[in-house]
Amino acid sequence: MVLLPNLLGACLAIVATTTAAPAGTCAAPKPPPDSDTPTPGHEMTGIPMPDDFHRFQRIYQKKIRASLPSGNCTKKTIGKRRSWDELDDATRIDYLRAVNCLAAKPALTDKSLAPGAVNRLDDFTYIHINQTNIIHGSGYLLPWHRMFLWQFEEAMRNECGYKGHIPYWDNARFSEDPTSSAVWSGSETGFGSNGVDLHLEPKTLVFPGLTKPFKLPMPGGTGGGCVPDGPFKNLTLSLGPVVKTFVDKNNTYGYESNPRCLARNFDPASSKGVLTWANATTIVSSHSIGQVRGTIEGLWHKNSHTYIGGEGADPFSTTNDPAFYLLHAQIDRLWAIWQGQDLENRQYTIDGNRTFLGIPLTDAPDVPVSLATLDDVMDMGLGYKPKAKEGMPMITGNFCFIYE
Ligand SMILES: [Cu+2]
Repeated sequence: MVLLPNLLGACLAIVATTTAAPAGTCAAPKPPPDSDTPTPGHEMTGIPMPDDFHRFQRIYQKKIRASLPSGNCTKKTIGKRRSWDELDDATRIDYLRAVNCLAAKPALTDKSLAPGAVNRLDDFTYIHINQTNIIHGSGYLLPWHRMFLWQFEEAMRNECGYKGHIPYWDNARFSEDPTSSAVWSGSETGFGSNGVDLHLEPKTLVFPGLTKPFKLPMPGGTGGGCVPDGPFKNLTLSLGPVVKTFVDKNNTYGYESNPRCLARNFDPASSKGVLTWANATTIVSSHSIGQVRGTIEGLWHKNSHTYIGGEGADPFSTTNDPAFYLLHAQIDRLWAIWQGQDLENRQYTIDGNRTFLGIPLTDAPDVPVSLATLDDVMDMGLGYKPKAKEGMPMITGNFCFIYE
């Protein structure tokens, strides 16, 4: 039997507080409860958000709040997804604890599908590997990953007692010096730092499962070895890697057990001058779903993954790096802000093929190229198969969240 996720569980509340002006100063009018006043935590560092991006974000936030209540989603219950860099330490530590908690719980995936799946994190990695050639370079990219983030959040809450929401890696703030983000802290409040430097050479990796080989260049990077610090330094990975310099006939999709450490390989050139506020603004100001999907995926998504490198840069088993979920929350946030400029016309739109760049899969080589539709069924793992359109809203169905 498949346990369907608890819908109400998605709507746990964190109530924002507003700060009164000190006595004797000319008090600004108290912001209304639906303003984007930050909840207490760390002060934002890095490159400040420029006015033009801020304008897009405010329009999105206003439109979402104006649409509440929506079913069980209300101004009180809406989940606030915030930047990791501004979360308070207790929330950070609790998030990281919940990830390690999932790593300590046994996998639910059928052993015949993924003999190497050991823990609950591997369940997520298994289905991401299994669906990679369908959910990237295709119309499903955005709705599939939105649903995936929500499932992960639900697992953290329902199985590991996490009380918060998925934070995002606000990488535009740190494009010129990514390691200054608190995400990459090696303390108990970060995801750990770069892997030990192995002085790797650039290489070219190949996707399995496609009838036309797709090659992925990988920079040499500045690390490549095990992450030496932080809460995941003792994490043992099992599934993957999948992309190699050759298609591995013996373990094509990395479903067999392959115990190893979490490796990272930061590539500053994928971030500097690339993951900038200017490019983020270009994405949210796109005029069509085709344009936004193309720039999100080809520019932001690809370079964010390549920046992290190591496990995080394998398009299939990338979920092995727990930072994946923060990276994808940022992708989801950019899409959400774009949707929020015109909810009526942009919430439910799809564009793109049904497979990676429209290339036929090796297990269905004769299926002709076709376009994704809103009613196509997505495979989220463990028997959960929603339609693509179910992965698109932010405050209806399973969802109740806003990016702050
Ligand atoms: Cu993905």
